[in-house]
Amino acid sequence: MTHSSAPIIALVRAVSDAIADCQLTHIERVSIDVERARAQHTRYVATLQTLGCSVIELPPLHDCPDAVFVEDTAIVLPELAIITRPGAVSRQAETASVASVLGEYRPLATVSGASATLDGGDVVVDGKAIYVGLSARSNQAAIEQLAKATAPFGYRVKGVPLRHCLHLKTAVTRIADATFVGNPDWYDAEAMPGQHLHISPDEPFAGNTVQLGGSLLRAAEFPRTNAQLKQAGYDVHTVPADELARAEGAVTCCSLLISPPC
Ligand code: CIR
Repeated sequence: MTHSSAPIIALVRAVSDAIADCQLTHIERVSIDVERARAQHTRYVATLQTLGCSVIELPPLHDCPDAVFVEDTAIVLPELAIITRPGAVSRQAETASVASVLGEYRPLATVSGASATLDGGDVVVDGKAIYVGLSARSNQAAIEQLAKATAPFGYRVKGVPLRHCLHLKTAVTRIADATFVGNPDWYDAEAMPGQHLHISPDEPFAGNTVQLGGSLLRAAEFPRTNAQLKQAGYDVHTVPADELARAEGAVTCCSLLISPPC
């Protein structure tokens, strides 16, 4: 459970009817069982609630195959939220409905201009450090806009070299202050000061984690890495997420978390 009395709000969106037409970059297209993906998403949302989140469902977008992956549409900080401009054109229609809900909770900034693209999945925040994966989806023009919007609040933005995976959060996520779990083959750990725990080498996608207060929510398909984290003292909760993974999504992708005001 989280320790704050006010709940963390989790924005989620239903799996699109068109998820089979999702964007894919680093994995092969295989058939996706929409009902199974929906069942996994339902369980994910229920687990967020069990872990203390108050869930808000965004309107479904059945013309947007990747709409379930709401994480890519915004970056939510305590002081403001930044609406992204997703790197895949097919995903750019996803941001408007996110902005209209997030605007009730945070002042908004927006990544804009034809040359700037940013996916929220590329952004790992650790205190006042914002790390952005230098991926095919996120570019320097957007990083500069993110830096300008967040500098007044004391944030520093830094690009992190990335390879063989879609987003920075495919490779590495934060699990505690200045502590990360990741696949060292996919990102430059030296770019992110702190302790880096390594995934089990036979589970290359196991770097993805939702951190909710003192609890971690992770995909059940990575039993060795999950066991390592439990052994290290983390409170690990798991959900099946292999059908969503066929759309190159992971657990962080399926929610946007809004912490209560400090
Ligand atoms: C895409 O390629 O945009 C989607 N098929 C997967 C997005 C996953 N999102 C994330 O990692 N934050």
